[in-house]
This record gives sequence, structure tokens and C-alpha cells, in this order.
Amino acid sequence: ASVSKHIDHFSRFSPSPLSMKHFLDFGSVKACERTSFKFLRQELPVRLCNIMKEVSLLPDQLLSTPSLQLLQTCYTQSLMEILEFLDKNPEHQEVLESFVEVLENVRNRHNEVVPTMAQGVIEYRQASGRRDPVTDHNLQYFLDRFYTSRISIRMLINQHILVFNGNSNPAHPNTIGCIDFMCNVTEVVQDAYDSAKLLCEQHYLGSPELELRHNNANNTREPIQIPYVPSHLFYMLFELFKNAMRATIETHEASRLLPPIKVMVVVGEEDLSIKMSDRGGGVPFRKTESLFRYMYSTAPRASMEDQHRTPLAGFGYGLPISRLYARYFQGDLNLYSMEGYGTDAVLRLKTLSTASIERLPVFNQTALRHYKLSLEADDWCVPSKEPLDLRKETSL
Ligand code: W6P
Repeated sequence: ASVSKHIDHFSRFSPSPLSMKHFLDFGSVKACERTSFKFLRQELPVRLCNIMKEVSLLPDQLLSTPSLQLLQTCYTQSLMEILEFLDKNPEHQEVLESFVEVLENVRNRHNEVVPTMAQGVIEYRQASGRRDPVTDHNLQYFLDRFYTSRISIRMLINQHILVFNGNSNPAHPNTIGCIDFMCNVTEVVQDAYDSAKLLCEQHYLGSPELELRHNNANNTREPIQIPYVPSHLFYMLFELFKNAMRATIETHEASRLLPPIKVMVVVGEEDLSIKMSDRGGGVPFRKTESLFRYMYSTAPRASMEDQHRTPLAGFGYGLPISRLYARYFQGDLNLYSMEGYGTDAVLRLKTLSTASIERLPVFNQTALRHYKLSLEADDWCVPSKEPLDLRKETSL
């Protein structure tokens, strides 16, 4: 009972988005563990409670699944552990040290949240039996927000742990926590390609080549470097490469020649753009948006046999989560496909640390309306399957 009081209280605050610059300042010479501690003991409960409120609005049949019960227990437990610090003295070193330990526990406790939530959704969809577009739409809306919230909470926790646990990483002198303030984008592209290629060759007899080009519009001689989280960038590019390779191989199975995957990395004043082009036959336009659907991937649950055959699967949660990573710092991920030819995936990131600001869900009336009012009729006509037979109408 007292937990729900806390949730009500903290969910009334809006999360405070941080910019990449904030994160970098937090971890530079100005770094002050006490300041970070005082910020996080308020901000983490705010972010946790904002999303817990939205979880509580999910349909009862979903909330009652073992997976969702487990998730709610995890969130409540972590919330309580962090709230313990509200009346502790930031001037005491032991307090700061035990806070880091609690954050490590919280992070580990939440490691399996993505598959657990996915499992809950599968159980719910199997129980409810039918596919209902309103529910699907609401779940898509919810999952985008839920997973974004999780990305942001883990970002805050990781930064605090990495920055204040002393050991700076000598292998990466440009990193502050998990941010590389001179992240070499072209290198990450190459790494992601190499990793996807390895996976690809384990299950197919070959892999498409990479043709990597880049253009630094600001200074053609300089490498392309922006402040970014290399692990996020790797996640997105690895996912895109897996999809591009799978499409390429599966549409050129008969031929010996695999068209290369072409990647162009361009940096301007405010945008960094990465375009990855495959000639994997493309996807009908009608289906491109569904590549970002959580429901789409969970519905025809891939059999074990399927998973063996195509580990490059794609079409799991990889693409929707990649887009969340891109949007998290005000970037985006889009697919432009030409059915019958191939697909361009375009990833855009902000070059400026002041423009890369966390994009966070907030629980408010607008969010609430989203869950309540989507049963209304659409304001565009629904095309009927059968064309209207005008002859009959006129002959009457
Ligand atoms: C495809 C489907 C897809 C998704 C994401 C990235 C590239 C591609 N290529 O055919």
C-alpha cells in the first residue's frame, strides 16, 4: 500500500532529460559523485514510477501473466531500494559507496526485462486468441515507451557506476562512462559488419562484401567522430547488417555472385547520416512499417528449427529496439525499400552534444488518453475489399 503511494508521488514529476553534454560534464573534471547521487536518488524513482504507472494501465489479462507479475515485483523492489537513500546523508562516503552497490544490483535484476516482457505479450496474445488491431496498436505504443524508459534508466545507472567506480578505461582514453566523446563511426560500422559477417558465414556458405565510403563535409581529411554511446551504435548497425545480409543471401541463393552491402557515412554540421544499401530484393511498402512491430515478430513465433536455420533472423525485437536507440538521443532510423530490388536503411544521429538530448516518455493526460480512446472510428474511410458494383446501384 505504501509502495503505491510512492508511485503516485514520483509519477507526478516529469523525467528530466539530459543531453550528451550533461552526461559528459557529469563525468569530467567537474565530476562530483555527491551531485550525481543527489540527482539520481530523485530522478531514478521518477523514471521508474512514470513507467510503472503505464504498466498498471495494461489489460488485466496481460498484467496477470507470471511474466508481468515478475516484472512488477522487480520494479517495486528496485524502487524501494533506491528510496532508502532519500533520507541518507550524501556527505558520508559509505552512503555513496552503498548507492553504487545498490545500482549494480538494480541493473542486474533488470537484465532480463526485454525477453520477460516479450514472453508476457506472447502469453497474452495466445490466451486472447484473436488479433485485434486496437490492442496491437496500444501494445506497440506501450512497448516503445517501456523499452525507451529502460534504455534511459540503464544509461543513468551505467554512467554513475562507470564514472564513480574509479577505474577509467586506459584502452579507451576518449570515454566517459559508456560515452565516447570521439566515437569513430566508420570504425564501428566496420566492427558491426565483421561481427555480422562471422555470424552469417556460420550459417550460410558466404557473406556479401562491404563497400564502405565516408564523407566529412566539415573537413575531408578528418575521420568521422561524434560524441555517442558506441554500444548503442554497434547494436543498431549489427542489426541492420544482419537484416541486409540475410536479405541479400536469400534472394541470391541460386547465383554465386552476392551484391555487396554499400554503406555511406556522412557528417555535416548537425546530422550524421549512415545509409546502408542492400540488393536483397526489398520489401513491399505495405510491410515496411511492420518490420518495426513487436507483434509482427512475436505472432508467428519462430520454431526452434527456424531459429537454427536463420540465426541472422532479424524480424525479432532487433529493429524496433534499434529505432528506439536512435530516437533516444534525437536521431532516427528509417527504411526505404524498393520491392523487387533492395532496401536502404538510413540511420541519423545528432553531431552536437547539445542536440543529443534524451527523448523520454512522460506519464501524463496525453499518454493516458492514448490508452483509453483508441476505440474511436478512424477519420479516413476504410477501403472495402469488394469494389462497389455501380451497375447494380444505377439499375435500381
Ligand atoms: C531487407 C529488410 C531489411 C530490414 C532492415 C535493414 C535492411 C533490410 N533489408 O530486405
